[in-house]
Amino acid sequence: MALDLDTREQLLDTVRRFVTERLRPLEAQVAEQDEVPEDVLGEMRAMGLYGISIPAEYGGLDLNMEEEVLLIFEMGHTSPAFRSAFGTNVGIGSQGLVMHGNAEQKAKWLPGIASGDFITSFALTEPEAGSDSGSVQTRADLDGGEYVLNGAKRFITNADKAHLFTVMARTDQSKKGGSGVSAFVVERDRPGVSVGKPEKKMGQQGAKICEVYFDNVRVPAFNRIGEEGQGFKVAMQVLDRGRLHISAMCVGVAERLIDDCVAYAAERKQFGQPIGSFQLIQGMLADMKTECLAARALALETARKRDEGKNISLEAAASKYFASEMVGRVADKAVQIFGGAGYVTDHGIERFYRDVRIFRIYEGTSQIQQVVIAREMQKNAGK
Ligand code: COS
Repeated sequence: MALDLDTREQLLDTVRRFVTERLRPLEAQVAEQDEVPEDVLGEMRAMGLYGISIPAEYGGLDLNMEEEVLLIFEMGHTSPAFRSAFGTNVGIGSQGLVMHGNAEQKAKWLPGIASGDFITSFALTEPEAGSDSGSVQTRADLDGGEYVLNGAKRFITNADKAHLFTVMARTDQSKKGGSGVSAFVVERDRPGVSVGKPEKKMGQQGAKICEVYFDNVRVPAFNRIGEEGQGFKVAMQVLDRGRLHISAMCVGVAERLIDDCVAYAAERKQFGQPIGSFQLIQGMLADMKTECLAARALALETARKRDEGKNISLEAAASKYFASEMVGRVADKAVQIFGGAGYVTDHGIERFYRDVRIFRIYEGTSQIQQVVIAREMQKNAGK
């Protein structure tokens, strides 16, 4: 159920102040140390950020999608690593359970996910199954009422801290595509689960991705989410929602960069005038703002459509495609407006330029979003 407007404003205002006063001053430190400090994580837990999408009966804030998108716009006004700390609990790590878990599974795991006591990760991608996620090779073989998992997952966000993995594994070896795949909750402390070292990467320092290995890991049938063979569809539904969440993040980061550029263009003087008085700078600012407003409107409209219970596969893909490409262009222009100051590390602009690059890749590349959009158009033609 939607919050009343006063409560919604209060929540957004609290997040806004937290971002401005607490997180923004830490951006350079988090990038340098590649770690979000524990006390900050604790404050985010106390604010309920790990559980914004979890139903209230399990201790979450139970935001609807429009409210989540509005909150994530605010989180985008600082380094994306902060959102990433709770992003898997809110989205891809928990939503399989929220959408398809049974009552016992929800009661067992969702309260800890909502409070942030359990960190979750979404283990879909594999060395040989990236964009083609239906081709996962990790297997789960039924043996005396338990499943035995074997395989390797790659680029798994928050795996370093995860207590629970939502794992997509093949239960029917006779089927090659998504229809042979099932979804499981696998606890980190089960014998045979191991996590690799965090990857060194281009941006978003403070957010970690690792490989995860399953070596004869036994889980009870209780841990399977939904029916056997439904795992790929669970993953796709989780990603529909996740893509919209990411598009909100792209909008937030673009808004932050635009604000920084307007401020810098007013203060930085060349040829005896603030550079903001030059029409070529104004043209860049206007393009950045126009695209950002369009992405914001698309994200909000898609969120409202989801809140009405409608299918958003096409719109979520379009929103993620447009917003992630948009923030790439905005970050590029931000470096240009800052000039040399944008290229050196002091102003943090080059850091955002690197941070936003992954938005065009994870939760489906831009090319996968194009495929999803076109297929949905063709499927719906004439309906
Ligand atoms: N919701 C529900 N069901 C869906 C769905 C969705 N959004 N998308 C697909 N399905 C269903 C299809 O309806 C189909 O069902 P039937 O077999 O009953 O007809 C089944 O899933 C297989 O769908 P499809 O044939 O489209 O699968 P493909 O293997 O062609 O893959 C893409 C489709 C490429 C879109 C998918 O693999 C994908 O999204 N890849 C990117 C994965 C990704 O985002 N990875 C990031 C990792 S997580 S950070």
